[in-house]
Amino acid sequence: RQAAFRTDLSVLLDQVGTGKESLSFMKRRIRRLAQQWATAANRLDAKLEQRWRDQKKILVHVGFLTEESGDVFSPKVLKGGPLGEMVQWADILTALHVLGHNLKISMSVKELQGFLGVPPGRGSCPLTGPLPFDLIYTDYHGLQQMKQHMGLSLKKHKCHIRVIDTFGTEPAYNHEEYATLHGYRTNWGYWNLNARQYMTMFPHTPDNSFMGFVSEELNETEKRSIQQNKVNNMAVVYGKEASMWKQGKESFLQILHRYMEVHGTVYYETQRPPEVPAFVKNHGLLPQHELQQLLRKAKLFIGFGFPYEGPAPLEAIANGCIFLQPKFHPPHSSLNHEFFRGKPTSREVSSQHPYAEQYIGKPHVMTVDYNNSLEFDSAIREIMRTKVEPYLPYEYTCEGMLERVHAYIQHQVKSGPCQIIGPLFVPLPNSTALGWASNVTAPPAWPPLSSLRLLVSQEGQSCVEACQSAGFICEPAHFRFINNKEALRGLEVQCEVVDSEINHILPAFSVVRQECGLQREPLLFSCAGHSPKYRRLCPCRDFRRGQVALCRDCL
Ligand code: U2F
Repeated sequence: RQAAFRTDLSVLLDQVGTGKESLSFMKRRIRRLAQQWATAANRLDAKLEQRWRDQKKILVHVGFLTEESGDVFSPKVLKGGPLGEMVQWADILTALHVLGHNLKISMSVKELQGFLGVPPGRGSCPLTGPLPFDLIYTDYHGLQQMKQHMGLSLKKHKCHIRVIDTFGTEPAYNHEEYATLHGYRTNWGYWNLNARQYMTMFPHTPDNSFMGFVSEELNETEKRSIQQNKVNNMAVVYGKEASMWKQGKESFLQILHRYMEVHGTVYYETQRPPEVPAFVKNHGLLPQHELQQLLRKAKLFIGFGFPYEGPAPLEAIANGCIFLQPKFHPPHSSLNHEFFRGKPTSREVSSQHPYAEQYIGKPHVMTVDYNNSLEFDSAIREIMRTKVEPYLPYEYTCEGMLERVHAYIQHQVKSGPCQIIGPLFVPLPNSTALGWASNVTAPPAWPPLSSLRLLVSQEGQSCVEACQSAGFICEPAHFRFINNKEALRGLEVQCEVVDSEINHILPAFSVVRQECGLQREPLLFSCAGHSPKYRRLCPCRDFRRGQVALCRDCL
């Protein structure tokens, strides 16, 4: 069946259910952004020019909100707890509904069993028939629950699963045996999925797919009125929980207060939290739309280092604020920081919000060393002098999210992550070092092969960095085309031996030893891998400005 865009969200709102603060938060958000989604649906509909879109049967099982996983989030919705995940799930549900798919939503193990058609009870009765869904979106908690209740059949149906995973999962952590043998074992990873089945909140781990969420969009009249009503000396602090304000924040808050009126939206029960200095005007935790109003007046939105990688800075920038945030020296990661410890990634987080730092940057974002009071002071003064317009990257608009999710559903499913990996060895006739891909006849791929640019990293450099520094992005789907002797030959690499091994830095070669290695385990193709002794073969691709998930010919 053909999927038809939907602009009426009432069926979706009924499906989300009631009885928990998290669900009420998500429904308020869906209602508030309904008009924005409808406009975006009409625009994308026109852009796709009647193109056929399959209607998919989709199950969304929100594991972290089930009672069975302990649901620690719901009780904290009105108390300053994390909301980013709920923002994202609300937007994923809306995007799938608006794109016209046949959607079922489950927020408990019982509902999950009902939708999958497995009898209630634990594990003993795996799903025997075909899977009644084309796609299942869930999270790590949900995955665990499916394993318990689908038993062995989970393995069979694995390729239909997508895991919403905020901070990302790198291939070395995802491959069970490899992770166990080489010290990458964590509480979360080891599911042996194709790494592109993990979908992140920001486009920070190209081994995974970028799902994202949306932010408020402004029309021209609103933009003008915001610019007229900006209060040049008004700052809002990023941190809705008192604990985010403690320890060592006084000195730079004092500097800030020298120049600006400081506002906060910190949750409190009866008394002002002692962590929040008296000069701060605290509004208490605000409903999302009231926070937006506050951000429309403010000139500066200032981060204290936590929470990492949340939605709020994008909302602030979209409302015409400048976002000031701390640079991390050294970068935070699972190797050196409690928050990231045990997360299935060794990604280095260079500031509170690396996406804001790297993809948006000046004049909307300033990333400075907060330990250097001179640098901090001059940043504040620069911010007060700088005029900025509200800005929202296309990938965080409703149209951008619909476009991306549409592309994933139509293209990743057709070739399906189970097959995305494809044959290990794809012969490439007439390959020359660069630009060679255009002459190649190969099986249909998505992203299309025309987007491939083969590069070689420096020693110690990952393919994430190598591609980035050449203005491209690493594309794990293209590894299969460059994991071969032809590619090495095309690059004129001197190899005394070419081995095929299981190691997440391969394909790569050592210049000194003239040793070349190809990858034997497709699940370990990794953009993130790096080693001081090896230069890596990197499958880069082009990307659209403001929609990094898609290449020029990807739609
Ligand atoms: C992130 O979670 P957080 O919820 O802490 O992320 P924030 O950026 O603070 O904001 C989430 C939403 O909270 C809203 C705001 C954002 O959309 O509009 N909000 C509000 O409604 N009222 C207020 O007074 C203040 C904010 C991240 F998203 C998670 O994935 C991480 O687990 C977490 C920890 O790093 O950080």
